[in-house]
Amino acid sequence: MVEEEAKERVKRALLEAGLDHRVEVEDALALVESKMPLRRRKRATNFPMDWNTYHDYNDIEAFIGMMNLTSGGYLREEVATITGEGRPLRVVRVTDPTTTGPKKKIWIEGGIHAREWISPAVTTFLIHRLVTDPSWQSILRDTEWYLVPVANPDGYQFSFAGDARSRLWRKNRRVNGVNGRCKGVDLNRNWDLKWGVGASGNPCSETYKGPTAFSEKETHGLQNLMRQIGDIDLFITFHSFGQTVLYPWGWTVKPPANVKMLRRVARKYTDTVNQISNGSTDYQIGGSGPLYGLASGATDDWAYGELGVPLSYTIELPDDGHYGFLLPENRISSTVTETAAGVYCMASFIANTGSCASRRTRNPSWAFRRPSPRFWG
Ligand code: 0X9
Ligand code: ZN
Repeated sequence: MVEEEAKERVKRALLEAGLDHRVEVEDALALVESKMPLRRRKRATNFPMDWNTYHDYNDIEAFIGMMNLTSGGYLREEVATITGEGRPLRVVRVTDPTTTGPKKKIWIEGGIHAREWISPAVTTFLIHRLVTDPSWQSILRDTEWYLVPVANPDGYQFSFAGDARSRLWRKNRRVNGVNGRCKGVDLNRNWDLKWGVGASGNPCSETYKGPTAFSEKETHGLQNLMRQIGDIDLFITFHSFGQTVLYPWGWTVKPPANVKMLRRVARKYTDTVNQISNGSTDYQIGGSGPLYGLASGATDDWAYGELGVPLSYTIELPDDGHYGFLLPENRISSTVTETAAGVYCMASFIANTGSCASRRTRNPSWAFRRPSPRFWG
């Protein structure tokens, strides 16, 4: 996006650099405004959540509270940190408390980028499925889920301020420098793995990496919790948009050691989504670096390279760019449903349960051996 005042300057710079260009959206703010709900619809029930509208952080907190009360011990709440603006960054753990023994650990992160509203819609939907749907509860005997509905509560809440500019906010709301002219750190450039590659040192940039790795309360608090829970088997962070399943690395175009397995499990997701959506949601699979360009400091690379999580993904949710971050509310329901089915398939594959995708390999331990992070680095 280019501001009106800079339009001619940017055109000239492009021309001088010999770059062709094409305007896709003449007036981005007008487009955002046209997509914003004029007033919040009244809810038909007291239940704070549905998947037909987008919900702010207050609704999401109320939803977690209600799920907690009604979950019969399946859900437990943790607070990873208190954000700069004083919001608790909530993490929920869901498992079947009546079964003990080894369980596969799955960590799901949502809402690290404020404007990607479909991401918290997916994470809250997953929580709801896990806690209330009997067909999901069987998988909880063999798996333990950690879900972060909104990893960037301040940024997310800011994007609900109601004006078009805040709607497209990406970073958190850190006050940078003394006057804080440009706010925010890109939390997905702040994790401590090859910090700084393909990220900006300029606080005004959308991809500002922060003053140091883990400078932000959100990333610092989350990494603490992730370290505490022990070996995570599957990590997914939901972003939008693009319909891609990305695996490490983001900091280099070199493929990771277990690329075959990463692609194989990604296929479980994409095949399922394709099937559920009757072919209308098509995903691409690839490495972050090769597909999206070099960018370090993202959660996926840190989980893979530092924690040694063998299956680590960024899933860029729909759409393919037509609406972009402004995915219409009437697309929420189908998107969360197909995404949840895809995640279920990955989970049942790694836990070797359920009918979605049984592991054909008789002794699959080779596939999930956890090499030391040093080996991958
Ligand atoms: O650039 C990002 O942070 C992600 N894309 S987004 O458009 N949602 O901002 C992709 C991150 C991919 N992973 C790594 N680069 N490690
Ligand atoms: Zn994102």
